[in-house]
Amino acid sequence: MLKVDVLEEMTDILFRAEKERVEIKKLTEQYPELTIETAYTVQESLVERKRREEGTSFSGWKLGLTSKAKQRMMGVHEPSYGRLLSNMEVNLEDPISVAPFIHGKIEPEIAFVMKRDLDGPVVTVADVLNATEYVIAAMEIIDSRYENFNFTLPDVIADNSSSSRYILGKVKCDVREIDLERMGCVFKKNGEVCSTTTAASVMGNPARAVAWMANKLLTRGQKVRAGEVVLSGALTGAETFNENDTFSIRFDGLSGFDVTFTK
Ligand code: OOG
Ligand code: MG
Repeated sequence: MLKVDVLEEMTDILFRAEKERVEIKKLTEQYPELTIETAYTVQESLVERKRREEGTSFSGWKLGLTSKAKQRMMGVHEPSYGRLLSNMEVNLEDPISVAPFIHGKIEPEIAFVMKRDLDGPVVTVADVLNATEYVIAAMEIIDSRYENFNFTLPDVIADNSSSSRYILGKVKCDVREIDLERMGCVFKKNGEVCSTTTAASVMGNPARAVAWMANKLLTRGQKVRAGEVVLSGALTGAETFNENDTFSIRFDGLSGFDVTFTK
């Protein structure tokens, strides 16, 4: 259990770091009581504060560190999850400015949009597939609030798993019409391939990542609900960006899209 004043303090540090765009020291260096479980409590408190003060609403979930590529990149070997808010969504037609980020990175994702709640007692991969309205190509912009994008698992969880923005494609796809293991993905920066992979890079099947999170949420008395978006985690390492950089993702059978950064 976290003391209320310690919870408020950590929430405030993370909230202000994002708002003021300043990097902070790892919270675990200062707060030994920050564990995986208490970090999720900080995340809830942080997201609630953002929802209140930014006048936005809860829109879904994101998984983090679900691929070996990402785990190796960050030196963290377990997945995490975070919460998405409506004001984190960027429409494909809108310009994406580089200005609001501390040291943002962009990565390819597969998003699930749910038509049913993911209820317990245990959520399986089949349950996730049955509860999915459609899947859609996505990109996520992550932006750790920690110095040098460096953290431990409790740190990143408290920081809402580095959530910053997300972009959904246009072509909705029935989950039964694609192969969630072998579906290929090509991620390019300025026309050059950064990485190629398949959907299986996300825990063998991205629906498994969603099931993993759904089960974690149930242990905290929470759940994924109908209508919510779930980003299943980057398939490859994240890329840094600057003004005028263009990124594209293409998935086999799932289409894709391009984004370009502006000043
Ligand atoms: C944590 C969030 C990772 C993903 O898709 O793996 C993430 C981080 O690397 O900062 O969003
Ligand atoms: Mg991600």
